[in-house]
Amino acid sequence: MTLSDDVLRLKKEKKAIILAHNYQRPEIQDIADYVGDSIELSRRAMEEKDARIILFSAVDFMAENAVILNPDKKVLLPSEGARCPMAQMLTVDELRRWKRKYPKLPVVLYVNTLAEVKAECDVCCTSANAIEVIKAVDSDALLFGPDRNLALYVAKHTNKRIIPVPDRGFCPTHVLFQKADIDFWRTKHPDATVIVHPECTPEVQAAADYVGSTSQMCDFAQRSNSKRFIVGTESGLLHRLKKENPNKEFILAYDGAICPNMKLNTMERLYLALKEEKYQVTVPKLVAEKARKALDCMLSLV
Ligand code: CIZ
Ligand code: SF4
Repeated sequence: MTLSDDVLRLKKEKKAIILAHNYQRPEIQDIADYVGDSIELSRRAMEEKDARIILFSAVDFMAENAVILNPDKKVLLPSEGARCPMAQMLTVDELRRWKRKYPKLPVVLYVNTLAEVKAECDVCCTSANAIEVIKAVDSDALLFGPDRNLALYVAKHTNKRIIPVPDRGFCPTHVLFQKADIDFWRTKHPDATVIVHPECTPEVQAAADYVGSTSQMCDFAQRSNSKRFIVGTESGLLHRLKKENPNKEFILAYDGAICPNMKLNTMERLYLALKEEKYQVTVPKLVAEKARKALDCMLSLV
């Protein structure tokens, strides 16, 4: 019996489902019930009526989203304190300060925010639907956080004035990609197609052929006639891209693009989390209700 067999046995015994984000280690993606982006995963969990436990192999805000959308299930995070540093960059106090400065403007928040902060916004968005959500918001100007690069990307694709809150929120992993990396790979493989995430810098986005969320990059790679791709997102997505497209080649544009927080989750920790039913993620009821409104609003707009 391997450790992954033990995890699968416990999963059955405990009526659990295992959700793995696109950035998880390959061996975890391979045993998960679903692999996807954060909102896809939380919505999948909503369809699993018989599941008692959701083991969410990802970081804090994603598990919180799962709690908000699945209030009757026990949501476990395999690693205690697996935090997304970008989500930590926008606190409730900071958001309230911005709201006081611009009291008339609607607030749109990326799902990469903690539940208590989501509870303070009008509507959420993901990197996959940010443009669509913001076009649908009935205002020419709005506050948007916490990712400045995503804010600039959306501003470019809409005619709206987007005020990033905080000033300089960012993903420490995606900002590691540099335009020089894209230039290097383009010279080496002129036939390759460059696909990057909107959390990358505007310079890297401008140098790419396609900008999209993790799920959009997977769809794009499948549809494209290209045989070789240079990829600008967290390393974990390469496993899924290669698995879904065995005849295509995928090269990570910068091989240090590894999110240490996502990689906190290991098979050993999945095993212990299921065995001991830890680390349970909870969201206070009132906060969950308010955050749910912002998530439902997003789902109704797109
Ligand atoms: O929402 C997600 O899952 C994130 C953070 C990445 C993406 O683009 O899918
Ligand atoms: Fe947060 Fe970036 Fe890691 Fe995603 S890759 S969890 S946005 S730090």
